Amino acid sequence: MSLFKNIFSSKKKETLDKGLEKTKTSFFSKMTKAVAGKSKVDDDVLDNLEEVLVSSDVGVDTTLKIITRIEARAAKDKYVGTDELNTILREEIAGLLSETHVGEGVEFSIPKDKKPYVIMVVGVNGVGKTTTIGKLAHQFKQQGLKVVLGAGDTFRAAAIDQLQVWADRVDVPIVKQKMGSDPASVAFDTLSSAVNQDADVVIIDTAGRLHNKVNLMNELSKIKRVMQKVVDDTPHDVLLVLDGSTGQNAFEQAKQFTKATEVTSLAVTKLDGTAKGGVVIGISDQFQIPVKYIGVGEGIEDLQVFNKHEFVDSFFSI
Ligand SMILES: Nc1nc2c(ncn2[C@@H]2O[C@H](COP(=O)(O)OP(=O)(O)OP(=O)(O)O)[C@@H](O)[C@H]2O)c(=O)[nH]1
Ligand SMILES: [Mg+2]
Repeated sequence: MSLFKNIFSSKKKETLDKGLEKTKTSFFSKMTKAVAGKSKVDDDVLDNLEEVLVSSDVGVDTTLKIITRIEARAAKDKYVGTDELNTILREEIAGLLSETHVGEGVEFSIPKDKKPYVIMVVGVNGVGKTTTIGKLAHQFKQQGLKVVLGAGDTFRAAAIDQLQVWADRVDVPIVKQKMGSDPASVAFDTLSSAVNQDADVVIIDTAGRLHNKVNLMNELSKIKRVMQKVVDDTPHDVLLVLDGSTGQNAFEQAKQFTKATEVTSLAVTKLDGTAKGGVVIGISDQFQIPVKYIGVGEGIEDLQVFNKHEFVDSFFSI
């Protein structure tokens, strides 16, 4: 590994460790209580562990899978001490996530055969869509790619301004219209402009706050249809942004959205400042859609490509 790559990964690890701090503190304090006064992993300890995982937002289904694996291991090894529980838990969660063959974190990259590569960012209001777009634009720009942003959230003037602030910060062009205009028309203009400029990546912001779900889904379909008039297989990526600090709510949103519209990847934001980071383990186990990115802060560098091995390592490093 080159020196540059080493520095880069240690910086990534540091940011991740810091971002998961609250989750880890809460998890390990619950774990300590779960095994208090016990030397052996028995049914009581397993019951407590189940509670710890569920209350850490791992989700019921994924928790049951983990418990079953640990039960099997305890039965096979006859005696499993509670002092080994952390190590075993880490191994079993890593094993479980390795079975889901989605989301093998390749650092920020886009397929070379799609130009422009079009990412449409969706999600309910306030989850971190615009911020994620700004951070992503920064990553692509740093690689020397030509990025164009589209202000498809025309619902509020502030939404357009907020994307403009990110565009200025990252120094990439933005295509926008006035508040209240048709988002599909903004998307059309953005793609046309990107094609004219020979851009590599287009990222389209969308509104999360339409009056109801049907309206929202119809609008997203319309944006897609209109974009296909410019580049026929677009969007290449429909990125659903979820607010990790809402725990099980994020899970529900993922279920609802993936039922209603085609989503091809997930971003889980705001993992810093919450104890609910365990939700990423459940989400990556339960959905056939990869968690591509995680947000671990408000800063421009605080978006990471999700790597399940790095995530589990960080989760269990004290
Ligand atoms: N701590 C933290 N805050 C974040 C992260 N991502 C986004 N935020 C904050 O969350 C708030 C909402 O983010 P936005 O990007 O405006 O969310 P949005 O989905 O575009 O919201 P609407 O445009 O209102 O639908 C902002 O204050 C962001 O700074 C993150 O990873 N960590
Ligand atoms: Mg926004």
